[in-house]
This record gives sequence, structure tokens and C-alpha cells, in this order.
Amino acid sequence: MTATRRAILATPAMALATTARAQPATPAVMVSTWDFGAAANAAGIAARANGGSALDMVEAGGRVAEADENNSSVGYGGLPDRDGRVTLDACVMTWAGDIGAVCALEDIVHAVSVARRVMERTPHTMLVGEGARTFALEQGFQPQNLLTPRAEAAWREWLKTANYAPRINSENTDWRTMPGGPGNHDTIGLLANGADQRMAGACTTSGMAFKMRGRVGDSPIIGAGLYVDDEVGGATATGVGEDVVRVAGAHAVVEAMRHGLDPVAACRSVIERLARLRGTRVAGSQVALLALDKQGRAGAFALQPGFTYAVSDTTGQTRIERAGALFA
Ligand code: SD4
Repeated sequence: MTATRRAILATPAMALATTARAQPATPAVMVSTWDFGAAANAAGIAARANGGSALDMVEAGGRVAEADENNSSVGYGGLPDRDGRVTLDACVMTWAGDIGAVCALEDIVHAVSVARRVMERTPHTMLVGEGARTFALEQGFQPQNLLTPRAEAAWREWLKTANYAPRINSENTDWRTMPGGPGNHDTIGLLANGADQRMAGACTTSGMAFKMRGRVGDSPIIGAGLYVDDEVGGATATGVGEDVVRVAGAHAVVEAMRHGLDPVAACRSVIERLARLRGTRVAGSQVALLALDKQGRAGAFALQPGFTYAVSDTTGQTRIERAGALFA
């Protein structure tokens, strides 16, 4: 191991900023990334109460984030690529290993629902770009301009320097400092356990702000941004997608849980692996992993402090948790 890598792994920040909390008396049934996950979970819990499956839960939650114009990294109101176009990535995965995904989808707000249609109504698992858009239109999704005046203004401001630099935890802060910004925003990853005890997950995003045209991150990649195994549990990721893909983040977390780690320890093990792999190259980046296991235990861990997630239990109570971080 290099001195740099040793230094990273020796940092006192290795101690959990927020340690693994005692498990709630009531099992978690739905978790979502960032503060905004609370509103998404509410929709998911309502879907569950109405007899919906875990897939219905995560789709309902994803749609809440996608429709929220104040959310700068999902759906309508998402920040565009460097050419000024909002392009969406999303995927879903079920208890049965059914998967569907869309990448670089334009003009359709509910990318998570298009991903579900790919899963349910095509022989394929992923559609990209123009093909994804055409399929969505054929399926009856209505086209609309996803670039809001505020997102366009932010893009025009960015063009003045055109400096591409992902901001840590921008999902929780991007509009916060801007006039009228309510503050809670996210690329959303969602995991749910249905009333029938079968799990599903979804992930939906507009990707990193001001990305290159055609860039796809981790969010629609099964195994990177999302993975569900109904024997074990599920995991999802947020942050710099390039780094999540390097370690097949969500799949790695699920495999760690399969080998006996609880959700926090499993997420932490993969964050530590990423830090060993990349050394100082991830020192300024954020990657956060979130997991929900079959026992209803939820947990997360991140490179940097500041990652929050929403946990809803069987009573319908939702709380916002703050993940521990390697560089706390
Ligand atoms: C991506 N992982 O496209 C996404 C970005 C993200 O909250 O998670 N933002 O790389």
C-alpha cells in the first residue's frame, strides 16, 4: 500500500461520524437517499398501504422526486448537461431479478416509469437516448421541456467559466443558496420491502450537473447505482457515479451483506475499498452508499460527511439519518 493510501486509511475520520445506530424496534420498510427521501417515502408507504408491491413503492417515490422542480438532480428541474440539455438516467430492479433501465432520456419527466416499462414491455433491459425517448412516446408518456428557467440560469452562469467540478453533497445544497430555494434535493435511490416481504429498488437522476453530452453515471447501471437480491437485501448509491461504477458499488454492498455484514458495515467496507483503490483521487469526492436488508435494518456510509437518508418503518414513521463518513 502506498504512503498516501495508508494515510487515507489511517485518518481518525475512520471512526464513524454517526455510529451505527441501534436498530429500531420496528423494521424499516423503505429507505431513500438524501433529505428529500422523506417525501418520496411518504408516497411509497401510501402505495404499500394501498396494496402496492415494493416495485410500486419505489416507483411512486421516484416519481415524487422527478416531478419536483426544486430538485436540481432528478427529473424536471434537473441541472442540464454542458450543452444545456436535461438528460435522465433511471433503473428499477425487483425481487425476481427483473431489471429495466433508461439512459440519457430527454423530454420525459418520469424516467423511473419508463425504466419500468422497459422491464415489463420489451425483451431488453436498457434503452438509451433517442431509442429510449421514442419508446417512451410510443408508450404514451407525454413530452415536455425539462429545463426550468432556474436550471437554465444556473447553466448560463456555469458557462461563464465552464469549470466542471462536482460539488460534495450538492444534492442537499444546490438550490439552498439560491433565492427561493427550499433546500432539499437529491439524485434519488430507493429501496423497499413490500407487505409480501418482497424487495425492489429504483434509482433516478439527471446525473452530474453540466456533464458531457452522452455521459452516463452509475444510477441506471444495475450493480453500480442499484442492486436488489431478495435473499439478502438491496443497496443504492449516490454521488460521483464514475467512482461508484469502479467498485460496482451497490452489488458490492449486497454481497458484503450476504457474507454477514450489517448494512452500515457493508456500505463502509465498500467505501473503504474505493478509498484503497483510488487513494487521494477520491479525497475531494462524495460517494454514498445506502442499504436495506431483509430484516428491515437500514444503514449507509459515505466518503464525506453530509450524506443523509430517509428511513420509514412499518408504522409509517419516517426519520432522517446522517451517514458516517470516511473523511469525517
Ligand atoms: C451520477 N450518481 O450520475 C449520479 C449523481 C448523483 O446525487 O448521485 N447525484 O453520477
